[in-house]
Amino acid sequence: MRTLAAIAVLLSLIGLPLQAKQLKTKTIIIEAFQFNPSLLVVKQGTAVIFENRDGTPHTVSPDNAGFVDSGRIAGHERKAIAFKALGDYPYHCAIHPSMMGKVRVVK
Ligand SMILES: [Cu+2]
Repeated sequence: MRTLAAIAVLLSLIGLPLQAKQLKTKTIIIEAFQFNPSLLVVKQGTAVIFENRDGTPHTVSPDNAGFVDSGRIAGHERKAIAFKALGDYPYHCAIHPSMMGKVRVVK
């Protein structure tokens, strides 16, 4: 339940209300300096949780615009990001530029 509470706080921070039936999330694991999966396809309205399992901080930073940079996600912490419009959102880690991934939002 701690995890759910943490997600609720994160979602409220990005403006998504926590309502049991509406809570749709997908998780991208950050581990060994990789985003997994590196391409995540989500339905519109899904919040993406980035879970950092490394001991070092990472960021989820947009290659272009399109979503708000995560800032530093400390080791063993997580952050929810909302991808609002349909389309592709390539991103990278600003600390380790070789780390790249993409979220695709579909109907
Ligand atoms: Cu990184």
